[in-house]
Amino acid sequence: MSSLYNRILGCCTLSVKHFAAAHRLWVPGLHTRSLHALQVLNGDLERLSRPVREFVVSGAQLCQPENVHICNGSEEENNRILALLEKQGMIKRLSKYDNCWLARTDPRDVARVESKTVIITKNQRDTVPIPEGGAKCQLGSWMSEESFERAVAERFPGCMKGRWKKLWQFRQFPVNTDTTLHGLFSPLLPYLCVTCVCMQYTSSQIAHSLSYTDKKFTIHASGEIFVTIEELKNNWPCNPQKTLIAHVPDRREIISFGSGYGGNSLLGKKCFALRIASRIAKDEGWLAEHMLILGITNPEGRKKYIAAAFPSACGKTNLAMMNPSLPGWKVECVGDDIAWMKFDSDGRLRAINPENGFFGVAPGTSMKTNPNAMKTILKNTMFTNVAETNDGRFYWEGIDEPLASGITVTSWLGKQWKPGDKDPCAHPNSRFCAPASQCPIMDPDWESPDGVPIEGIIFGGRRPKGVPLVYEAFNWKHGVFVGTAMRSEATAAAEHKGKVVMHDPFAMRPFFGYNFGRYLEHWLSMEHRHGVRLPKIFHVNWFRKDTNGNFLWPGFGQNSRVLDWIFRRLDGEQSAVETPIGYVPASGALNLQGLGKVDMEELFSLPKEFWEQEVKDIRKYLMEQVNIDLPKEMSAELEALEKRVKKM
Ligand code: GTP
Ligand code: SPV
Ligand code: MN
Repeated sequence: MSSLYNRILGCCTLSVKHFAAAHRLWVPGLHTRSLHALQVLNGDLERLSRPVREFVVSGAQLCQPENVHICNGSEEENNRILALLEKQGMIKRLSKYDNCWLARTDPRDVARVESKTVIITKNQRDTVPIPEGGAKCQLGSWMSEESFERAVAERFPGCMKGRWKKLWQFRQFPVNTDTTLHGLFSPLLPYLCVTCVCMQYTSSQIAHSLSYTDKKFTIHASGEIFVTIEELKNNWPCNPQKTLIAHVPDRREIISFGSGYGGNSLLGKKCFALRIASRIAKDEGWLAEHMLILGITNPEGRKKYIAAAFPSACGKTNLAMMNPSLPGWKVECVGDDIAWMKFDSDGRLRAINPENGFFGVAPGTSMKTNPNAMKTILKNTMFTNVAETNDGRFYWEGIDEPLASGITVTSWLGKQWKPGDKDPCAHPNSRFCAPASQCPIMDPDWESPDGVPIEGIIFGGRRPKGVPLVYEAFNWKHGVFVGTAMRSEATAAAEHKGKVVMHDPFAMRPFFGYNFGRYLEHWLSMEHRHGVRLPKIFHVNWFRKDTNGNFLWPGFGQNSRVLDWIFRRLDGEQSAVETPIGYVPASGALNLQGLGKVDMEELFSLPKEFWEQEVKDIRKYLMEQVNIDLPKEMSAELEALEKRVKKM
């Protein structure tokens, strides 16, 4: 079976020699730590492919670790690392479950740091559009090559003195193919080794097709992560002042420093599978998107696959693992965060999930909201910044499990906590990291190298006002505009404070690997490909609120009612009416049987003043932020929406 995709192999470390030379940090003979001088505690350097070996040796020259540990990702190795972490006091066993652990970070290292995430290209415009009138760019951060060199020189030389360097070889899809993209990543924090085992495919899991001693292993992408300690809190090394998450897409390199949390340091995730991959995808004609992938089967047994892009902490994991409330429907999970999609020779858009695990938001997860996630995380799971009970269980806001008498809770900050306390017991961005294979509803094709055929794409976000439960775009161009115009309330997944509604085109604002204007051209170009069947595009909003601030829509399993309508629309059913913003379900077209009382009128109302303001805001944003890089098709869509709203 030939694969349609370029796979990423992340054997983690970076081609430091290349990197160091590029940054003039490589001084031959200066630190004469040859292959022999370098202590290898585990594995055999000599048996690595040449580029990987060079990567290790040159990395050691630059960073001067005490020794090197070549990881293979085996269970035995994982257990050893866990035991070490426990001994060091970095993690604690959650005794009620099988092989579940709690890590508490330094309270300053709790989320992605967008302000310190940069992309390095020769020309600024290759990374970001240049905003009009000197405004600050909101579509990514560019760093010049010179500034990057300085930043590296300030951080890296000698930064691993006295510490172990881990070398990882893993990849993000289980099947090796001719077009596999290999990557390297070297996490310094053993905590990251454990989470990596969850998130990627390690050498031991893929031994049938590739081992860490594979001589064919070449490097196509690589990442290095270091964390230095200034003052240790919770035994969690980090350096918030000097945190930098840097990407060099031309060289497919990622260099991350100072943070051990989530997307800052699980380099295979947002850094690699979105920022670097979106650039590779643009060059090669496919798409790397911040999307869940699900399979949905109707009561007649017909199945379709749908991908959905919601910003961070806006419901991807929940939708991907949904238990439909509508009888007879079945949802199966292909992925909960990232989709790589490519048209096949029959013109169908096919998607794979490049990850092997879930790094999911803990608060709000319960047997009622997401029972499949709850079942997934009962074993082999690393929890970070959740609360714990004195009988060895995890705990968080919205877990919906009353505390029995005598049970006490320790918060993520290590303090005694009781219900009703002002501060939450779990950090709002606390997460579980669990192997996807443990999810009871994984799709039978979730690891298929051919991917799954995507018929519909859903955009969405947290919109407390004005935006209806669901609408469908008129056509592909309009759909691309709907993605462009996406906005959502800020969440705890990054450092933005308050509940301000932010623009977040395609849920990719923090993850674009290149200029957003060119990204739009790439999406628009799909329409001009010969013989492709374009998916239909929809927009959903589970988060509209009433005047008392309560959600109008019950969400979670009830979202299956919306998926049912989308499913029938994909089948060509005439169950929609036209509005100025798109098609909405015709009266009676949404199955509301057994739903209980929901103010459907309010949920679908389109207040004219709201939409007038919305159009104004979108115009200002696109004109200022995308400026001359905005494709003319998008200006035309904006004008058309403006006209339709005027006539409301
Ligand atoms: P990332 O992992 O950061 O990309 O987030 P995500 O998009 O996977 O979001 P997730 O599914 O983890 O949901 C984030 C929060 O939104 C959780 O607290 C959920 O309980 C809540 N949530 C998810 N779906 C719904 C819904 O349909 N209605 C409501 N009210 N809340 C929801
Ligand atoms: C997100 O922020 O979209 C996440 C969490 O999934 S992180 O892995 O930290 O990027
Ligand atoms: Mn998620």
